[in-house]
Amino acid sequence: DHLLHDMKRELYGGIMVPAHEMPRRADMVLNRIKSQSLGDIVGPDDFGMAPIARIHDADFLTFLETVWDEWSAIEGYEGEVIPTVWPSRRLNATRIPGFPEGKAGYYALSAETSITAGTWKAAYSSAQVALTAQKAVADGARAAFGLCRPPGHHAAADMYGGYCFLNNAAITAQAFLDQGASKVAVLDPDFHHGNGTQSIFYERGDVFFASVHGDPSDAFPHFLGWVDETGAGTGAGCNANYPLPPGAGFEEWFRAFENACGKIADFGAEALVVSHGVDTYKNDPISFFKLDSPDYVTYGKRIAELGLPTVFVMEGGYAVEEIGINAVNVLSGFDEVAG
Ligand code: OKP
Ligand code: ZN
Repeated sequence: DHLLHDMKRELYGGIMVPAHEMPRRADMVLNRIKSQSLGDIVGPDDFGMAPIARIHDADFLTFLETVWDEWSAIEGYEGEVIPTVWPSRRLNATRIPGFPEGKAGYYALSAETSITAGTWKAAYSSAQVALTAQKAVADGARAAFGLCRPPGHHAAADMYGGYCFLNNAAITAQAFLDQGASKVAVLDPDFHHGNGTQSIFYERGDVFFASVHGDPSDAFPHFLGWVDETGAGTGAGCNANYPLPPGAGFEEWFRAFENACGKIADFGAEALVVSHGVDTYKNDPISFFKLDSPDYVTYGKRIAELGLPTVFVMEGGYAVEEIGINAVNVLSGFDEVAG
């Protein structure tokens, strides 16, 4: 189903360029997994809408399901759903417009992410992939990897963008809680700050969120991910951000990552969800960290040392030729330690 979401172009640097988030990304990861022996490869089960609706608002889900049909029915709207207007700081964000372009701006965080005819089905199935991995771990596997596409960590309760529609990591964490866990951690090593995941759990004490990412001053999503965002209310102290500057290499990155792992261990989580993005790679076309392929094995081992039942969900990684090697290196490193 991921093939059904295939954005033709993306607004980037002031022009429309071929979309970085493309179907081949998932194929490359799957091919690499098949060439190793990491365990069984299975398709997703269907857990329905209920676990998705635990994270996302009903009106937002209706929007994702229906906006393509509404948009494409408008005279002269020949292309994909792309927002052009937002409830920015001097406008009123308390009313949801009826016209699809207004609705898209209301629910979108950014303009590079198109909604196409197959986007809803792909996003829905991506969440089901995550839930299938979650079930495997809930049923006793030490770990499972959900090869989710499209990714999810920029999606909030009622917001899409940054190539994301449904927050697969948050849906997975919530599933563990709904099945009886009292504390879950989400670790987000994707190059970009997981603003959606942070915002979903910001005021909750049952989920710890830690993210290592490009400094928002220099990197997308630009408006969240600072170090002073540590959680609020019952979630005070349950959010940890590690923004790093352009050019950061593995040593600097791993110091931050190690600190994040320490906080997760102290939190006392019963399960771990990893927002598994590998756009930290030195040749990633849209990112600015300098990790090399063997570094992914190193930090995969560190994740296993947390000793927690772990669900990995695929997030970013746009150096398409190397995405399979890098993504699977984390899993192999994990496996080496976890056995
Ligand atoms: C999604 B995930 C840079 C624009 C960045 C959006 C990036 C979304 C990344 N000039 N555009 O976190 O890998
Ligand atoms: Zn990313």
